Amino acid sequence: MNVKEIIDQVKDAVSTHDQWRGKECINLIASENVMSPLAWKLYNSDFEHRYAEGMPHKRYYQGLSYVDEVESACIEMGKKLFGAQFLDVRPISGGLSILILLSSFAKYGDHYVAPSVPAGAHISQAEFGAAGIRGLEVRHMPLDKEEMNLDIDKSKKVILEHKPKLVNAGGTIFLFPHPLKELREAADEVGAVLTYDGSHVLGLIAGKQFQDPLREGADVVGASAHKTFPGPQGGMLFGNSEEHYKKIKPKIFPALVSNHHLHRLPALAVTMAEMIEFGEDYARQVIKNAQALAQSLHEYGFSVLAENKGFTKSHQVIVDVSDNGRGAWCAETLEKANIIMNKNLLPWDDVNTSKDPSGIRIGTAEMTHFGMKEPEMKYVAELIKRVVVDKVDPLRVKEDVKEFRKDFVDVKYCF
Ligand code: DSN
Repeated sequence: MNVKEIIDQVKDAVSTHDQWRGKECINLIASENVMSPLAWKLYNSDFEHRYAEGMPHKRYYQGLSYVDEVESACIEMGKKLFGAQFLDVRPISGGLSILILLSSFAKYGDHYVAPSVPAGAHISQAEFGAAGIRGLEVRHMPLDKEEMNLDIDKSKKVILEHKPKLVNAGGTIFLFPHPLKELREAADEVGAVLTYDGSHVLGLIAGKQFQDPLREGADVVGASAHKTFPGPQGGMLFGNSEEHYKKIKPKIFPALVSNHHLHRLPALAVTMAEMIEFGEDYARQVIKNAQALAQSLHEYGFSVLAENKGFTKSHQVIVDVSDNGRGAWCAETLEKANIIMNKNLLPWDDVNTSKDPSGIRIGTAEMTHFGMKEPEMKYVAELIKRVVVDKVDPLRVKEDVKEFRKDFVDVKYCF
């Protein structure tokens, strides 16, 4: 291929992808969402070409007065949304925000307490992730598998026994609010900082439909801006103690973030404003949709986790598909029907089975953003069941998915 052909191929790939994932699929990846049209429009600006190390109005480069204005707007709206005294939007991803926290509050050789990856933690929490790279001695808080939540007594015991410098709650399988008050008590006994990975549930927190981490005991929240919070891909950190922020700031710049990808900021400001205006309705519907989808899948005979707890209080639904062909087969076959979700480790899976774990993880944020409600969730469950249980040819189901999606191509809850 010559370069002209390569360019044509890239253009085709993007437009075909945009049509497919944007208009023809049921997107159920729990860590994804879409921006509103206005946020997306403003994502594409000259901000993309510029450099701005440092804080607004205290930069190391010139030519940034409008960037300062927009970043300051993000900070002010974010502080309001999350009831925080400081908020920083410079981490360019949720994972980086976690690494910044690990670097701010623990040093090489310190003990660090967090859930394990199969129990729902992000990979940054693991020995093979950012925590290990920082040289921390990772100890895990056990999960109560019936409750699908941290086991309070055992988690407190781990904290008291290992006396970590840092404890982290939250994660990427996140069905129910974590017991922050109890973790706070244990952290206080050993003098640990308590952080919270709010990446998945940030939009639900902003919409006041999940726990309020800063009021319940977390010192600092690190998060992505693009999961249930439907902003541009990126991260943020926020908290209430100036002492903590003093430790965090040098770990952002100059340590771990040089330029912070400025084109995100106008889109983030728009999303913050949308969440102030529409966040409660949106977040409420995301959770209602997850509960409706879980209930319908359960009625179709799927082994949906946490039945005794009402399945979920977040955007996620976790299904044990070890009797339905396992995670990889389900996710790959559903993709052929334009139903997109990910295979996922379940709490009892060995971490080495991550290529074919026993679960699937489903999220309702994006389809809610496109206006789907409970009746649509029932139909989504039926489509999943036709592929996974009835073994209908996924290419036949795909035609029904495309037809169904035609009514849900405009983003709601936005200006
Ligand atoms: N890998 C993401 C998730 O899907 O949960 C978190 O960054």
